[in-house]
Amino acid sequence: MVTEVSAVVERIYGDVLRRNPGETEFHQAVREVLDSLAVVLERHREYTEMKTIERICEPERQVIFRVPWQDDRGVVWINRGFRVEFNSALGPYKGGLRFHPSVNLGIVKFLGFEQVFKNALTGMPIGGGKGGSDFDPKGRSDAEVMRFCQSFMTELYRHLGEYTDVPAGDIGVGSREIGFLFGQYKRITNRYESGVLTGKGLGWGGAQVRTEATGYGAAFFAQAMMEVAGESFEGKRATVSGSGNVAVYGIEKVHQLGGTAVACSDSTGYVVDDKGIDLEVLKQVKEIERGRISAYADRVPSAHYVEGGSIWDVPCDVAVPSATQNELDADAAATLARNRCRYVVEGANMPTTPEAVRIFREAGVGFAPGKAANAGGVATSALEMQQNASRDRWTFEHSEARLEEIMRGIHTRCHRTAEEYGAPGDLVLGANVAGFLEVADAVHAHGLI
Ligand code: NDP
Ligand code: 2IT
Repeated sequence: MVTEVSAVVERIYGDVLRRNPGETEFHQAVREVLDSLAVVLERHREYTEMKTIERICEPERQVIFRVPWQDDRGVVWINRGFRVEFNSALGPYKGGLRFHPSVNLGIVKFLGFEQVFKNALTGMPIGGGKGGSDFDPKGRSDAEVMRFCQSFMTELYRHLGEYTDVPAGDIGVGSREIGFLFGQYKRITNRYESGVLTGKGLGWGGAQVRTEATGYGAAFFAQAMMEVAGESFEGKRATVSGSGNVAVYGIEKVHQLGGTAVACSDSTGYVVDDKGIDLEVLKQVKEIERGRISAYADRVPSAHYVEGGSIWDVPCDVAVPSATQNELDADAAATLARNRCRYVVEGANMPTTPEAVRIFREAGVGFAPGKAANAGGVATSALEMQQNASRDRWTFEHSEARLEEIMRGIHTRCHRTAEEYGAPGDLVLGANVAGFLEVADAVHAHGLI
């Protein structure tokens, strides 16, 4: 039985490789999930017979389109837009848009695939999807970003709808971009359809805590992990990579929970501030000025800046990779383990390489996969959809309480599923199995589609 099941898993993976050539991040994300599913196939023969995993590995629809726009000097640029509508078994496709020069189909597919399981874990009625463009917003004026967003939405709008597909932000897409995208959607469709995008401004349909939700949620998840070991954030040092939306609010909640975040980064380098990152300065530099992280060290005497290098060289008790995929490799993992890091909590999507995850497992470092730990963002997006649908507005306190409850629920679910499937403490297996079972049951109920 066991060999039979592993043969099925290897056949499925071989097919994914063959049918999606060159999409290395997608392969990596599928491999990680498949490695957790043998235990499920042993108990559920129907998933093999009905090719349930194969169906979940194949996006329902993939859209690729041209995005032409003009910069402030009148120069014409052509970018590529993507939306991968991965799975709608649990609800409308839901997931962010990423604007970054590295974006390609394989990256959007890995993100969409992860999103399917993540959204299932939230317990909210949302399917999984992801999109974006290889557009680079860095150094672009507001007017250029607006023209790009308008052109992007001029094609994308026909694929969206509050009951069809509901994008939000991701790398390079925040409330400014969501505003431009929403404006263009409204203009083309002549509909004030609040629930078609999440991450909107608070004055026009946005939800309290959505901005903070991913970072806050990751910190709540870390707290739940610590409680299992009878610990808390009190007295712990954290390093948080990145200095974007997830990192900033991860740092904020680490501080509120009694920990000290001592380092953060961007793609050019990192800063260390043993007194604890000063949130006011960080927000001024990154959110208001859209500057480089080095400017933080220019303004804060207790901080120093390291150009290039690895933030994971900074000793810490808790590491929260919150920048991008595969940013924490085997060398970094070995350094963190040697420096007695106790918890690694993924704020980003798939920031830890498979080799690094293996090193953490062997060293007994508590590890939380992004599809569980960073689900607070999309969960709060679902709360935004709920408020839009009922034309209601909740308070910050109520919304944050819901977020904490959801994150604790996800942790409990991953923890219990890992025990139930013979891998106590393995939150990777717990998240993959719990997410898969939820999606697979719905896929089955809908017949062969
Ligand atoms: P932002 O654009 O706000 O910030 C991204 C940060 O990561 C920046 O500091 C950026 O540095 C750094 N970064 C991005 N790409 C690279 C790269 N290739 N190499 C080095 N550093 C890089 O994005 P978010 O904070 O929203 O997203 C961060 C991560 O969290 C992503 O993996 C995203 O998928 C994930 N995530 C986001 C959610 C959300 O709600 N926003 C929800 C769940 C997960 P620089 O400015 O120099 O490029
Ligand atoms: O990776 C993610 O979960 C996000 N970028 C947020 C998606 C959302 O729809 O809020």
